[in-house]
Amino acid sequence: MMNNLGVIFDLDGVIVDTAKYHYLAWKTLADELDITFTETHNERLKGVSRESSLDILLELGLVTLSQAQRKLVLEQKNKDYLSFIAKMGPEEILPGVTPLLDLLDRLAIPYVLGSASKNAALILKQVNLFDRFKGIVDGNSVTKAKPDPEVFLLGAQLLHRSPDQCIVFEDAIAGIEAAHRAQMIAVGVGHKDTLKAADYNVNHLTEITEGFFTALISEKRTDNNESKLYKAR
Ligand code: B16
Ligand code: MG
Repeated sequence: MMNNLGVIFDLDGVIVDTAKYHYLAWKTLADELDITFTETHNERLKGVSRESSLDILLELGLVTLSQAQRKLVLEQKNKDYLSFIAKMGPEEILPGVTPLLDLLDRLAIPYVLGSASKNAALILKQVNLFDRFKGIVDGNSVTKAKPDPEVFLLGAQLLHRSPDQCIVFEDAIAGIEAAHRAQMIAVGVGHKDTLKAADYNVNHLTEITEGFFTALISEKRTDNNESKLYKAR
């Protein structure tokens, strides 16, 4: 089947659930700094860069750190986080991911990663998915964090697609906004109420079928290369 679509996957919350490990590492730091930090607070860090996550944590505890102290605690947090990542394996790939990648391969729709994480390549290697992606845009390649569209615009370049040909799978509000600012179609993965800005919503990637892509392909053909849903926004 001929198509000119491309897919960009977020990592944490879409391919794997690393939020639980981020939480444990931030919690250790919060305890040391005597800051109350719960799993509810952790929701605010999803999709947010490491630096900005520290800003949020420090703000919660009304704590100020010098540049040197910030550097130290960020290194410590990442070291703690990586100790969890080192134990990850393919069993931690979220439901529906592998069948969806198989489907995209079959439909000849290329896909790349678009993540805020500086550890994205390592995590994909841990779960044996690294070689499947056509490319990776991560926290090391971007200068501006989501909701800035930079991460996804770079993803479109790797895909050799124009932004309106790209579909983004995201679990974070900032990521949905970044996709829209990049003029891309955004699929929210997770709670519909939280991700109501998305063009499509699924609870899990298991819900994405071949029909989803074939409908988009024919819609783009008949609608002068522009998604009706995208225009409806
Ligand atoms: P790192 P994503 C994001 O991943 C996480 O959701 C967010 O909680 C984390 O702070 C950020 O990566 C940076 O991660 O410390 O590994 O560089 O959802 O954009 O794949
Ligand atoms: Mg995410």
